[in-house]
Amino acid sequence: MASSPDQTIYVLNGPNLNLLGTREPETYGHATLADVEKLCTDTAAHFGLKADCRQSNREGELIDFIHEAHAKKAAGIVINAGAYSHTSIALHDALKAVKVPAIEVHISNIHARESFRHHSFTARAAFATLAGFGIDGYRLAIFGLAAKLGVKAKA
Ligand code: CA2
Repeated sequence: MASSPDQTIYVLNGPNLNLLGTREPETYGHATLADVEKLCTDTAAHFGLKADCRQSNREGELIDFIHEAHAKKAAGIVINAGAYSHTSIALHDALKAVKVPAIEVHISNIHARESFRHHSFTARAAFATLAGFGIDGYRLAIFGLAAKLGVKAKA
């Protein structure tokens, strides 16, 4: 698929990810959410895509963002639903319902952490999952999404 200038990907970050870079650097690194969003904007631009970056601490608002992505014909979704990944059937259902291709990112390797982080409901509704690459996972996710969409890097 050729990339058109108005193709947008939604980058959704869930609860507590607004705190990135302020504490627990041993787990989540030193980068801030603003750094993540810049990384996503720059990576999307590499493919001629726009990144619409949102963060919410509320489950319902994240669901609204997913519905909006569908309504606005977004090309894809990159989602780190934070702890809601492990609890939210509602977010799973929203991702399933809209059929916008979604890729899940976790900054930490959730499989090497507490057992309650090993299962992700939202991952079942995503075409792929990345975990443990730090914030570089977002960049890799956009590369993966572009490949899934058949969008080539801009010359
Ligand atoms: O590794 C990830 O990206 C997580 O989605 C992050 C969630 C956690 O609940 C998931 O199990 C894995 C937590 C995000 C909290 O982010 C903070 C960042 C800095 C300081 C405190 C919390």
